[in-house]
Amino acid sequence: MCFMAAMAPLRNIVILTGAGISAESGIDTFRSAGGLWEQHKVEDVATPEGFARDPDLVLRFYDMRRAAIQTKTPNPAHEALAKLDGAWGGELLIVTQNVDDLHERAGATRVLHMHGEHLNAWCAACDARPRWTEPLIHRPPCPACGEPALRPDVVWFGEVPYEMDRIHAALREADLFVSIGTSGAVYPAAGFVRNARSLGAQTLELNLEASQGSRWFDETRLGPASEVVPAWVDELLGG
Ligand code: BJW
Repeated sequence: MCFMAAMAPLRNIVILTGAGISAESGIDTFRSAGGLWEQHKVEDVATPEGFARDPDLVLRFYDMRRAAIQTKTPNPAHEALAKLDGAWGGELLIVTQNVDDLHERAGATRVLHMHGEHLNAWCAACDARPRWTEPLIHRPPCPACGEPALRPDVVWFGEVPYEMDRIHAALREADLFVSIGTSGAVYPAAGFVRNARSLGAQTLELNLEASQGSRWFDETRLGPASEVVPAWVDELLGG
């Protein structure tokens, strides 16, 4: 089906992004061949139990990734979404599962990080969330309370993602839900397409390969994000 031709007038858009949008910036995805979960056991580095068992392993894993993302730059897909964010007069929310800051560095402002951010730490002692660009392995004191209790401010399996109420409120109002570069393997994000659809939104997937939940989308466009996202944004703003 041709999505744009069939579309009713749009005002409110929710865009879900995943690791695929940052792949062409040189940031590893999780589940692709050679991705992070082939190199590390997910239960060791992305669960609270893994952190309790071996905090040094987990802190080193995140210190390495925090340092790496600071050397990367946004690609044309991030830039196109920032252009859409600046130009779109209706409601728009970019819900990203990514913990990098490439949407913001491209200039997008309506961004929600549901799985946290590499460039924040979280203090398990006082609940502060200071901006953090340096390593955590040496247990630096929390700037708010002085305790050496900082951990990466990321959402691990078994933890509740951030701002679910705000995300569900945006999905309820959405005329269009767009999923970009995510495998659809991780909940609750993988369920958003069905939430949005059941509430009447049009649904569009942009991905290198069809995701696990591809059948739930009205239309799927396959290709690298750096090509399919700018083309879709130009089509939307041009129309
Ligand atoms: C390109 C491209 C290019 C590549 N261009 N595209 C059984 C059933 C259902 C659920 C569960 C279950 N058992 C447990 C659960 C819940 C669990 C879960 O989903 N588990 C699954 C394994 C089944 N979920 C949770 O525990 C979550 N919390 C939760 O559910 O709390 C309960 C609750 C929720 C809501 C309200 C109240 C209570 C927490 C999930 C936390 C996920 N954390 C991680 C790590 C974050 C920190 C870090 O970075 O280390 O988040 S895991 C990892 O996966 C990361 C990602 O954000 C997430 C999604 O990955 P993503 O982005 O989709 O990447 P990939 O690699 O999978 O896919 C890449 C895609 O890019 C592919 O599609 C490629 O085609 C594409 N691509 N190049 C375009 N150039």
